[in-house]
Amino acid sequence: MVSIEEKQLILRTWEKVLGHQEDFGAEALERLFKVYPSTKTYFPHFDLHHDSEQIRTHGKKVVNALGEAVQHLDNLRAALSKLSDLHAYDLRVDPVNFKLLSHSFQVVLAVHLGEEYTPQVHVAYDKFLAAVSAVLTEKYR
Ligand code: HEG
Repeated sequence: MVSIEEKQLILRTWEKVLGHQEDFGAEALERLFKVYPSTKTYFPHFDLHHDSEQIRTHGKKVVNALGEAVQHLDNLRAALSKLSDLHAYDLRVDPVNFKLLSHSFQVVLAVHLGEEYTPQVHVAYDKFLAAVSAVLTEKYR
């Protein structure tokens, strides 16, 4: 469970993500596809070349959705309800992939937050991304 202090940490460090949603999202997806190539099977219709329009657009959508979740830490289910249906019923993304994307996003945070990416920030985002992933996969039949 994300503590009050961890919520504050997430809100504070998220300020550093604002304005970079597309760059950070695209980098997280490219790391995901490079390090865990099996995840590409969910994107057969995408141009997965470096910095492709589709990677940038999708990366921005993913990080904007995370931003929405950051603004609703106390009610992730409501904030992510539509996305949860999409991932559970339409996309049927295997839950393990959420850990891989979460890890890829953590690496992007570490690279771009530098010193500010303390162990406390690391664990706060670990809990936050696990909570988001749980909501996005909980409707699996
Ligand atoms: Mg998902 C669509 C967010 C994990 C595969 N994902 C989307 C969309 C958002 C989103 C906002 C667009 C929905 C729309 O267009 O209405 N995804 C999102 C988050 C997370 C996540 C926040 C986890 C933190 N997604 C995820 C994972 C995979 C995946 C792990 C597979 C490896 N997402 C996926 C695919 C689509 C989306 C294939 C549809 C892409 C398209 O066809 O446009």
